[in-house]
Amino acid sequence: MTKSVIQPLESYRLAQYAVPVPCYICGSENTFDSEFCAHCLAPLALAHQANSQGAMPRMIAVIGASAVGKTVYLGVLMDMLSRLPDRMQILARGAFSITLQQTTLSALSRCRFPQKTPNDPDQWNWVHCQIRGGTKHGSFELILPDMAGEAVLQEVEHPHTYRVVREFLRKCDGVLLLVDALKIAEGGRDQEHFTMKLISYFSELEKDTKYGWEEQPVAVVFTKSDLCPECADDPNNFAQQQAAGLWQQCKQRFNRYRFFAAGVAGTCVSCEQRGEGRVNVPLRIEPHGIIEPFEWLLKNTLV
Ligand SMILES: Nc1nc2c(ncn2[C@@H]2O[C@H](COP(=O)(O)OP(=O)(O)OP(=O)(O)O)[C@@H](O)[C@H]2O)c(=O)[nH]1
Ligand SMILES: [Mg+2]
Ligand SMILES: [Zn+2]
Repeated sequence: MTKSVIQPLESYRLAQYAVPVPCYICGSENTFDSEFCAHCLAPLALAHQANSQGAMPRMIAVIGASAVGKTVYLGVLMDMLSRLPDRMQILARGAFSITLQQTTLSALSRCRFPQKTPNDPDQWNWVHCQIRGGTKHGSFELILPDMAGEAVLQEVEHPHTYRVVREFLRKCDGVLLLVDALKIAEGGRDQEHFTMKLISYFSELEKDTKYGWEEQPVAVVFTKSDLCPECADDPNNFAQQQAAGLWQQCKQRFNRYRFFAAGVAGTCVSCEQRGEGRVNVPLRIEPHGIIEPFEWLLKNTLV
């Protein structure tokens, strides 16, 4: 015999599903309890945070080829900003916003570089923070994701494969474009060609803001300049001499751009690790030129 039980009807719970949560990046509607947007895979925590703050966050895209140093740059940047309250105050919104600096710094403190960013957008680290001081606009909210270079390349070669990359670039207010100084100095043209492809991809995207691409600030950051002194001394001249195509393209497409040089490691050695093959090991961490491009970009965003 089946024992009868009283099952309360909690249909009111369904009412929550009737109110959609629009994704902050692509605008698609999602249910209130989804973790990632069903359309572009951006975390919905961004939408919840933005709704609770009321202010429209600015967005900065950090892009560049795979292994150019995006994760290292961003992780160190966030860590430095959180320790330099006199220069710029940064307040992370949501625990997820601290993961990038945590994983980067924990790897560097073990004399390791962080792992390559996975291609799946639902595994990327996003930073949502409040910035105070350092700009003429007082305090504002900021969103920046650490995208995987391979995913960006895939989207450039086959548009619409990574919707989040496309939507984010359409909406963003400025771009940090990272280029590997060492590869450029070694004479390979791949790095320059990839960056030029990237520039033509995003500068031809229809912008979702009132200003077109030519008015968006673009900071071109030569990474690993610790290994390339001529770039660290004069990044503008380095671009003109060693990456003339890239230099010319920036000049033709953007009204506001600047070249910077950044480096994180003091001394690096390459050694054989069991199970990992040959890896680069940072023996000392001596960040330089990390904050300047970011500061310049924030001062030049047109919000
Ligand atoms: N010497 C030196 N090497 C660096 C620096 N930054 C990054 N590297 C090297 O570049 C490698 C890649 O750095 P990542 O930050 O993981 O590169 P990424 O652009 O995030 O790459 P994806 O995640 O594949 O898109 C590291 O493993 C280091 O070997 C730097 O400032 N100096
Ligand atoms: Mg990465
Ligand atoms: Zn979305």
